[in-house]
Amino acid sequence: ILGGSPALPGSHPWMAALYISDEFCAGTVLSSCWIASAAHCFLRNQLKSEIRVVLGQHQFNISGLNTRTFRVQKYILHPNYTLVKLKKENGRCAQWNSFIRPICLPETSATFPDHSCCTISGWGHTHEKANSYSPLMEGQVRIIPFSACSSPEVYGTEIRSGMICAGRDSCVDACQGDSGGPLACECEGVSFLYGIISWGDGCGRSGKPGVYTHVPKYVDWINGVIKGNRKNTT
Ligand code: 4AZ
Repeated sequence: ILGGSPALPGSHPWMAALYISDEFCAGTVLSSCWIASAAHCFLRNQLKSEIRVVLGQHQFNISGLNTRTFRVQKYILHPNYTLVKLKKENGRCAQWNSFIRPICLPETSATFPDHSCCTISGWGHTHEKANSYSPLMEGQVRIIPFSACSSPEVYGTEIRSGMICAGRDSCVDACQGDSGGPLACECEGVSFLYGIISWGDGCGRSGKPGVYTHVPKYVDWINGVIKGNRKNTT
C-alpha cells in the first residue's frame, strides 16, 4: 500500500496472507473455510501443496501466537478472482477471535456510490520500486466513476464489466503484493468486501488508479460456492 499508514494489529482481521511457492498474495476471509484472492496469483497452475494460508498475521512472514496456518484443499479459478478452500485442521478451518474474523459479502444490488471512501490494506510494496513487503498498512481510496476509468486517457477498453477503479489522486494506491486483498467499504459501521485488489498501471501513477474486482457482480456465484458445493475445482 502506497501512501497509507500502519494498521493496528487486529484492525483488519479478515486479511489472509497467501504464500504460494515463492510468490505472495493477499486474500480475504469470507467464511471459516473460504478465502477470496486474485486470479493472477493462481494462473500458473499452482500446486495446492505449495500454498500456505496464514490468518491473523500482522508482520509480513512472521507467525506468532495470533496466527493460524492452513494448507489448501482446493481452489476455484474465475477470470477475475480465485476462491481458496482451506484444509481442515483437527476437523475445522478458521475459528474466530480478535485477530481472525470474516468480512461481510455485499448483496448483489449493493452499490457504494462514486467517490465513496473505502479502505485498502495489505503487506505490498509501499512504493513502485520497493523490493520488499511491508508491515500491514491501510489506506483510504475513493471509488472512481466507471466512465472516467474506462475513458481512453485512463484504461480504455482494458476496464470491463466486473471491474471497478479506486484511488486518490495518485496519493494512495495498492501495489505489488497487495493483490487479492480487500477494498472494504463501510455501511453503518460494518465492512463489506466491495472489491478485490487486482491490477493497475504501476502504483500511484497519476491518472492510473487501482483496478478491483467488483464483488457485488459475483456475489451470488460466490455464495453458491461457499454455502453449497460446486464442481470446477483445481
Ligand atoms: C500487483 O502487482 C499490483 N496499483 C496490484 C495493484 C496495483 C498494481 C500492481 C494497483 O499485485
